[in-house]
Amino acid sequence: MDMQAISQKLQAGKAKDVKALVQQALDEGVSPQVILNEGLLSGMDKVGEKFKNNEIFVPEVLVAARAMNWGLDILRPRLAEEGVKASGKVCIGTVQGDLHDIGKNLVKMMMEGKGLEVVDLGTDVSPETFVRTAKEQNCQIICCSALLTTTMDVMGEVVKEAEREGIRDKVKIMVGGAPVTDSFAKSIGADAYTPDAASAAEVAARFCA
Ligand code: B1M
Repeated sequence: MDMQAISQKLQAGKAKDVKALVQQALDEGVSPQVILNEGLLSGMDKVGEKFKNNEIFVPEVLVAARAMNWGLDILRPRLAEEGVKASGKVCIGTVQGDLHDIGKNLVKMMMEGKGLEVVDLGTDVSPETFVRTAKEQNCQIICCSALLTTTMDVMGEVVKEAEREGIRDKVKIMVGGAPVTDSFAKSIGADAYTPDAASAAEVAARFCA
């Protein structure tokens, strides 16, 4: 089967079709790794590019991500059997005091689309929780999202907590969200600021490579 069919159905957000095609490909003996890379991840890469170029918008990304998750549900047990490991592990959350999670969820989905394992801490996440999770679960990256000018300073506290807990040299810290800028990220000592979900996923995949 042509993996392009899976990629195209994923881009169109056709979850049931993606699920059926992934199952069909497995039945035909296509390797789970090929289905993942050339079908699902390739489709999600294209979604990321189009989103970055403003060719598609949040609703289209969400339905594509849902389609990817349906495909992944079929594939996951087979990938585990074959010992295919995620290319990296990150934890993500919206910082303490902040309940906005739409952008954070998009970043999470794009990162999963790059093959990364994502620990989602939800919203209102304290610096201590970010750092404890990174330590306990061996995350290579801590990802912080903030939508309020009143909560973005918590990101600086995450950096300081990582220093206090002695993991600053082992973990990258990425920040983003509407009020966050590159100069703000530099001023608090974060490793990267990215303006959107697609570029966040690209940078995270590079950090984990
Ligand atoms: Co709120 N809100 N809100 N809100 N809200 C804003 C952010 C606001 C700009 C509206 C306004 O006044 N114009 C304003 C903030 C003003 C400021 O701080 N300067 C505001 C306010 C004031 C508030 C309340 C205080 C209102 C009140 O109660 N008086 C309150 C705060 C609650 C709290 O958090 N403690 C509040 C509440 C809410 C709702 C609950 C109603 C709802 C949130 C629902 C939810 O998230 N589940 C909500 C919403 C929806 C918004 C707006 C309308 C939309 C935000 C959104 O989801 N955008 C927003 C106004 C606006 O932006 N037009 C607003 C879409 C999303 C895809 O974009 O999250 O920016 P965004 O994510 C982008 C990038 O920023 C980036 O990638 C994403 C896409 O590519 N990105 C990252 C995000 N995180 C990243 C992390 C990265 C990298 C990139 O690396 C780790």
